[in-house]
Amino acid sequence: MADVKVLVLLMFTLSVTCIRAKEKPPNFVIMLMDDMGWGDLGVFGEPNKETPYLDKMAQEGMVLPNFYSANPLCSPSRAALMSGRLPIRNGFYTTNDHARNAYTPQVIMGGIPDEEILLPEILKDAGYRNKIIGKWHLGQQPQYHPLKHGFDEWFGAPNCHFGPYNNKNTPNIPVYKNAEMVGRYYQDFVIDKQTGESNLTQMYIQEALTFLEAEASSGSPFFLYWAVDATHEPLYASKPFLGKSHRGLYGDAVMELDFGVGQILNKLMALGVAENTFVFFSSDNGAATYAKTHGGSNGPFLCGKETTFEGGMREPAIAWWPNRIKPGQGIDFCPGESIANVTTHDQVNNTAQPLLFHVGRDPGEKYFIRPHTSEYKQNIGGILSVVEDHKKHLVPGKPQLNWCDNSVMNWSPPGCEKLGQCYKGPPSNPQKCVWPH
Ligand SMILES: [Ca+2]
Repeated sequence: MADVKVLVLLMFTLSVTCIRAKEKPPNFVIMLMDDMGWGDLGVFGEPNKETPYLDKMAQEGMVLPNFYSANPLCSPSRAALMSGRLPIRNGFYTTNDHARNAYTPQVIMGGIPDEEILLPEILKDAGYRNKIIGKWHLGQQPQYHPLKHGFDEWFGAPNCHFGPYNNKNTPNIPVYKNAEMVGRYYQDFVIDKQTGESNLTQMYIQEALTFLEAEASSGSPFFLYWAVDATHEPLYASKPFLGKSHRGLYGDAVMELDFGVGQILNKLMALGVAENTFVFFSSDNGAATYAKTHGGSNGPFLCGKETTFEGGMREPAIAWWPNRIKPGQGIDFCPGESIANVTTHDQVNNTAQPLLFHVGRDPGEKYFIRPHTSEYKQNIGGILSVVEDHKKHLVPGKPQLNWCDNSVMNWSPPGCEKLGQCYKGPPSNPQKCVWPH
C-alpha cells in the first residue's frame, strides 16, 4: 500500500534529479486534506457535487482511484508521506499495544527522528524554498518542528485543533509563524464550536497565495505543503461557507477547501508557473465514520479512519500538471455493505489466520475468503512465506509513540514570551501512552 507514497517520493526525487541540469526544476504543491474520505469529491461519486474545483482539477489532470495512505491515522500517515517510509521504519508506531493506532497528541514525547530524510530536506538540497501551511503533527517539541526538518517557512500548528483548554491542566495549541508561535487556537485563532465558524481556512488560503506570488517572482523552485485541517473534528468553515452545503458543517468545510484548491490552481496559472508545477491532492486517512454526521464519506469502501480496511486507507488522489499529465481515468465502484465480525472495532488478533480478500473480483474487500476453503488454503502459504521473508529483512525504527508526558505539552513554546502566553506545566513524569483505539 505504502508503495504508492514511496512512488510519489521517488517521482519527486527523480524529477528533481533529472531536471536539475535544465534551467527550471519543477515546483511541487502537495495539498493534503485531513480525514477527508474517498467519497467526498464529486469526481469520486459524491452525489451533491459540491467540489467543482477539485472535479475540474480531476478533469484536467489524472485521477488515481487506487491511492493508499501508509496508515489510517494523521501522524503516521504524514510521517510516511514526508519520509517515503512506512511507520514501522520511520518510528511512527507504538509497541505498547499490539496493532493499536498511535499518533501525536501534545503529551507525546517523540517526533520525527533526525535520521529520517524528509522530502523538504531533499528539495532544500536541490535549491528549493519550502513552506508548510497547516498541521504538522510530527512532534510538538521544538526539535521536531518543520523548520528543523527541511522547511523554510511554516504557518500552522504542531497538533490537532482540539480545545479550548484552560491553560492549567492543558495548554491551548499554539499556532506558529516559522520558528515562533504567534498565538493559540481559541484564544487568538478563533474556532466557534457552537456555530463552527472560523477563518482558519481563509488564512491558510491567503498564506498559500502570498507564498506562491513571492516564490514565482523570485524564480527559484518551490515546494508548498498545504496541510489544511477543516474536515477534522472540530469541523469549521468561514461565514460565507457556513450552511451552504447539503451535507452540514462537514460539507461546508469541504466546499471551502475545494474553493481553496481552486484559488491555488488559478494563482499558479495567473503567475505563469502552472506548466512547471506538479500539484498533488490527497488526504491523510479515510473519513471518520465514527463521527457520523461530522465525518465524511468513504464512498463504497469498508469502514474508515482508524481501521486498515479500504475506507481507512484508500484516499482520494488527483495529480495535476498542465501539458505534462494527460487527463486521466474514470472510477468504477459499487455500493459497500456490512460484514458481521469484520466491520467491527473489536480488536481481534487475526495474524494466526489472516483475513484474505480477492481484490480482483472484490475490490471493496467486502467478502473475505473463508479459511476452510481450498482457495484460502492454496494461497495462504505463499503469502505467509512472503511475510516471513519481509520480517527477516525489516529494520524497525525506534518507536516514537510509546511515551507520553504532560510536561512536554505546549506550555511555553518558542515566542510565548512576546505574547505573554508562557504557561507553567507540571514536572516531568513520563508514562506509557494509552491509545484509545
Ligand atoms: Ca487525519
